[in-house]
Amino acid sequence: MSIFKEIGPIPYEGPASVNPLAFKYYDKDRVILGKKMSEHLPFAMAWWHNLCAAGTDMFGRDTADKSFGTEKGTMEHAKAKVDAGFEFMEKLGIQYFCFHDVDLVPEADDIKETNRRLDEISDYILEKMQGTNIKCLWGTANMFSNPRFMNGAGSTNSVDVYAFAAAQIKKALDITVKLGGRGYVFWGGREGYETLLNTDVKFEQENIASLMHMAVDYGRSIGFTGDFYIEPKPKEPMKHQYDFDAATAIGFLRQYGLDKDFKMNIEANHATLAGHTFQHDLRISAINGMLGSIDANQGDTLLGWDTDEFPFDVYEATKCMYEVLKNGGLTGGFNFDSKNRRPSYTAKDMFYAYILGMDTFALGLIKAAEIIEDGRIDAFVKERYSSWNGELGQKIRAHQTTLEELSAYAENLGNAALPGSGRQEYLEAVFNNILFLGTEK
Ligand code: XUL
Ligand code: CO
Repeated sequence: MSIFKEIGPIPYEGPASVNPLAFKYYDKDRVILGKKMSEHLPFAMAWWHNLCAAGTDMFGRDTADKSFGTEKGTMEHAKAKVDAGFEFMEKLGIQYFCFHDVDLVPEADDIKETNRRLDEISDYILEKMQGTNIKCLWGTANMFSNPRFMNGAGSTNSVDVYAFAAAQIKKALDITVKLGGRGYVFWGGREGYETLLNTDVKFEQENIASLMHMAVDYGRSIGFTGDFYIEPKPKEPMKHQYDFDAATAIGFLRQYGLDKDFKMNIEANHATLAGHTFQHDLRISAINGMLGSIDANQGDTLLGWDTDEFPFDVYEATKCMYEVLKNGGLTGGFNFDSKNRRPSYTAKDMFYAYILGMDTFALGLIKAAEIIEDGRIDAFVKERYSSWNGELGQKIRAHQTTLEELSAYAENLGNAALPGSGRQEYLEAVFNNILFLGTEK
């Protein structure tokens, strides 16, 4: 039975099309830098925003009907969400989905019953996956909604709550492995603090690391070969979250010996909340060999919280794809951790939103590849560091010099040393030039 009856498969029609239910740029088989667009862009549907969230905010209730013809909070509804999700992904040609445990089933009072429901729904999802190309990108445990997690999960002051978190991670890993997930995410939604007056930061961080070690041990023991991810976010819901940004999370992973099993899942809106650009956190992850996956969305410069908007900023998407291409792609994918605006409450809006997001990243890919092929920006960066190509530069890079030697060298320079222009405006003009060249070849 079709849920989105009035909407057919979304075709690629090209930039000149005015059909709102067609891709203008995402042409899955188009080859860019030797790889198909669909391989460059493993898009994923976020179960929570697309199939669960219905517009409730701090000031008002649901605007969208996501009952899919059933009674919410029942297993029938859970299955209807699976049906809706698969129909949605198939119509858009989306290859992956991401989930939290409690996105899949209504949470029961007893964790044993919740786990039984998870077994039932994952059987149903597995059945649905047969005969499609749809796969699981990553799973995670929601350790922030239930009131027991008010003080965090790994960072909680309560050892009983910690055990509950462990139980949820164990089950979420079981389901992720059962569904063939490529990754497993830790987003530390409440792993942080409201006030240092009641918080032992060191104790909490050590406990988070222990929980992650147990997750790695258990995951590997049941055959999970994918990556674990930390998804950094500086704040919201807590005032301060421990996984503030990529640099902080990477330092934490190294400190506790978790860096071989973990990578970053970078979310655009989280990076901007941390006072960075999206590109910054991607670059920091990439240079540390830890750019694993992306939560694709965008924030609003006028709002100081996580608005999770569908990405439409082509500049940002281009800079993102530039980082991804330079990284040689992702082991993960592009999960649309994005939600429709509250007044965009119809089923059609769900499709428009994903078409927008997929087209934005397709454009970003096309343009990032053009920037790389054009070569002016890369050539400039290379030239900018060319003074290091000489003997002295090589010696410094090889750690074969001393302050005394450099001091003697500098004394001979007099006042002659100037680093050369940064040429920012020239480079920005090149960027614009390429961005607005047009996409048809
Ligand atoms: C919240 C957020 C989460 C994670 C998964 O800001 O991004 O949805 O992606 O828990
Ligand atoms: Co996210």
